[in-house]
Amino acid sequence: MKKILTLFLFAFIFTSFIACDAFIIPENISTEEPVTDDNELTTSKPITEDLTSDPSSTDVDITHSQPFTPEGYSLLQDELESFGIPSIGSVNVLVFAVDFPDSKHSSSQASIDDIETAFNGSSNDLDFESVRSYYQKSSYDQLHINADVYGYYTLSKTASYYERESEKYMEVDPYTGEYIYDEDEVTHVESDIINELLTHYDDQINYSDYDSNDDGFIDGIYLIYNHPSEPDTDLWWAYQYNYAYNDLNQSSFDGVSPDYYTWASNDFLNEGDDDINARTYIHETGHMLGLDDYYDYSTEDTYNNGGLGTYMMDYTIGDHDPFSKILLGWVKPIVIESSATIDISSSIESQDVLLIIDEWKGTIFDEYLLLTYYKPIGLNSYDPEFIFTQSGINIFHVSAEIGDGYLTDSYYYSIFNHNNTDTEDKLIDIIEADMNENIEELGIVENSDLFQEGQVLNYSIYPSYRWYDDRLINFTVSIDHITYEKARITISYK
Ligand SMILES: [Ca+2]
Ligand SMILES: [Ca+2]
Ligand SMILES: [Ca+2]
Ligand SMILES: [Ca+2]
Repeated sequence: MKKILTLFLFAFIFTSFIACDAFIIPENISTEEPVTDDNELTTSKPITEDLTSDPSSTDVDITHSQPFTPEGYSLLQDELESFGIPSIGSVNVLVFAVDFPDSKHSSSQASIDDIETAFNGSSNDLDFESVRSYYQKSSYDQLHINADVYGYYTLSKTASYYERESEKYMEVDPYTGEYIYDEDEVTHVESDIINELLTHYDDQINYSDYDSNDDGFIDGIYLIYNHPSEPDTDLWWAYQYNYAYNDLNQSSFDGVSPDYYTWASNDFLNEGDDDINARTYIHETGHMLGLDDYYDYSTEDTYNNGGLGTYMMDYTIGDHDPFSKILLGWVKPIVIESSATIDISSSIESQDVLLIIDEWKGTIFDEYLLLTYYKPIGLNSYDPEFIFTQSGINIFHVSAEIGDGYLTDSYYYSIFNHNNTDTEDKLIDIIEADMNENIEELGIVENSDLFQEGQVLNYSIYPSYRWYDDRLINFTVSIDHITYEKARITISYK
């Protein structure tokens, strides 16, 4: 059992690790594309219904504003230069199952029906969720992903050819860390494969049906290859990346071009004990939406270790964390900037998230605390080794300021000034109620990290809690009462 769990964990970490390729983009690959107007992104519902009736909100300090749900602020996809799948609406994506002349698909390997189930199945068809059912739940029914699955198609070149070309492409100078391939001699394997596939299926598929936000780019392509996953190779793993030839202006199919794609072995369908396991594809879809990884790529540094410790963009398990849901427009936070008592429901059963800050400046790209009522139900009821198995209050410290894009002293590519790998302070951190900093140490959460009734942040828990610029925070967060339905929280500003 232990061994299985270790493998399971390793596979997820490594799967996620390679996804970092999405952020290490060789300079000659264009990631430029027009920023789109996402009118649809403002459609998520306000979540203030049960808050105004709270009798205890009468003791709010009148020099500050009441808790409120902000409108009209910018979301992650408004800020990104490019993204693949729009975060709200109905999106058709393309899934191509491919095999190779020297690695042909056989009946012992994942079938097209299995792939169809992994992407479009209902919750009942899988132990966890399909890509579609996961995103329907995690987005509170605001993102509907439909996958059209084609294949298996046998590629014109062998697996060993692609492996050789990929090694050349990924070769790095050991001294400078720069890519050293010669553009004239080296080809980009997955982009060649995408070209071959789009050309082959051009008569059957109208590719313009796959650009739901009309930005001229196909929203998402998934390449599911029939070759064993091999963690020690560059190619035979899972990652999200971008089509490499768009700057050559020769890649239009039905008026649209490929861009964001996920590359993953059909082996990932068989990971762990599930009949069909879609978690890797679900995680990579997070990148297609523009989300960062929240695990720690580098434990070499003496600070910022351990990542987030759980959730989909760290361990490839559970629900998306509330920060990601705010970034994608799936929830609007209830902003607290003055003393208040408030009842919230669990993040699985409602869209309630508290954003606690000194002063709301009209942007989510700022430093603040997020607070949710966590329950180990729904999307959080699987993979108990890597996720909280009790209910409680989960408090996050978020530092989501946006800078000039690429941090020169970090190898992690992100629009944020902070990441969970190698900046002084994390982009998103769980404040551990047990104060033992085991997430930093071990990279994984424990139930005692959740706040319980009677605990008070900045009083009994971390009595002198600080913002990252070292200022003491000037409020306490007290967990007054927790029932199955609601948690009552009091925020007291000094
Ligand atoms: Ca066509
Ligand atoms: Ca598009
Ligand atoms: Ca680190
Ligand atoms: Ca802990």
